[in-house]
Amino acid sequence: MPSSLPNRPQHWDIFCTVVDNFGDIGVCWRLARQLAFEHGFSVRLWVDDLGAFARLCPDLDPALGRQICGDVDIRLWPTPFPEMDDVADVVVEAFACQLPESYVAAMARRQAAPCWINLEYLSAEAWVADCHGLPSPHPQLPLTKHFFIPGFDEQSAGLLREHDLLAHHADFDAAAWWQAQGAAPQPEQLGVSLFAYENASVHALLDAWSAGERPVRCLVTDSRVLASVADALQHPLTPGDNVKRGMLELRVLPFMPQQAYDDLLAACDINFVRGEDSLVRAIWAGKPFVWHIYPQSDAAHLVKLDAFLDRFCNGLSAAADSALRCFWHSWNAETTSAGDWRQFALHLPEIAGHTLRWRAQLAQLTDLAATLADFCRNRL
Ligand code: TRH
Repeated sequence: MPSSLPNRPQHWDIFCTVVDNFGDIGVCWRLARQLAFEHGFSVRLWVDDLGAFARLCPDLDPALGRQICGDVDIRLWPTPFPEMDDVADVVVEAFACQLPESYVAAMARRQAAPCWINLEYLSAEAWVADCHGLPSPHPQLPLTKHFFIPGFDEQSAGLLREHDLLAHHADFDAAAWWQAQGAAPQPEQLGVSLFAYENASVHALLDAWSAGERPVRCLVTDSRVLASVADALQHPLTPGDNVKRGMLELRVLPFMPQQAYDDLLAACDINFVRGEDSLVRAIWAGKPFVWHIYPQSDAAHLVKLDAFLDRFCNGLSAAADSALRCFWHSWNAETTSAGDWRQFALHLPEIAGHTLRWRAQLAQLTDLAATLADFCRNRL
């Protein structure tokens, strides 16, 4: 629903540092587009690495310090940061990135303090309900930052979901998509997209697929997991390659623009995803998925993984629950065996129905951009 202040559009500044991988900019870019396009806000997105951003959004010219893309004013986040007198109404620091000191000082000088949001990482853990929305007053300046935590229930910020996303998926013609890839769908084919971190389990999985009874078409985009695939196949791989092993056909695709990646997820029967943003997109694609969670040194990610599994598996039969948990755990521990895959594959019809029901349930929640817009409107 479009929303704006009565007399002028709200101005938003979103700050994003690209620490590692694509998730941070992936989330910020979706959020910025949605706030601009669906809510009519005027959005500036400050990013410290336009090269990484351009891989998701090839329309972007990484050489330009300033450009408009998808209704968003995209700025290179320079160091040092220039003095600014046009601080936005809403300031979002994504994933606890450190705002420029001069900008924070300018926020404090503003006649009406801006609404300051710390957009946190997604989590299914119970503590989110206690921390989402909490204020954190600045120790010296008359400013208050609020924690905003994406999650899976009304006690969280919800999930990013464009208003037409599910309609787009409902209208999606998977057969035409495969034809356009020059790969006419075969009867019984299992279409798999593979996006993960480096993972030693790729070896066993590809072996299981090539030796299986059902033809598997695996699409891997050019990303970190490709090194593991190349190791497993003992074959250097680059985008455009097509390898056949028994019942497995593996195609290497270039890293895709973000919206094209969504279509890949919609076209496949199982999606292997990683990190945060592709997980959410796999949920909305409504197909069975397998999550390679971003590993943390203190193994905190395993608690996060189980919190997600507890929510997601609720309602599955005991056998499907156990097969799914076992496969996900082994994938994350890099210990997957052919047997883990066979058990998981056996329960795919049940898991597929369950995934659709879970998606329908989550789609009842207000989406993250709308939650954020409401939260800030009430504080301006
Ligand atoms: O890239 P990631 O591993 O990002 C991670 C996580 O977000 C993690 O939480 C964070 O702490 C860490 O980075 C620093 O996975 P994620 O979040 O799925 O982001 C990938 C983005 O790339 C997502 O927006 C989808 C997009 N993508 C494409 O646009 N094209 C592609 O071909 C592929 C495979 C992905």
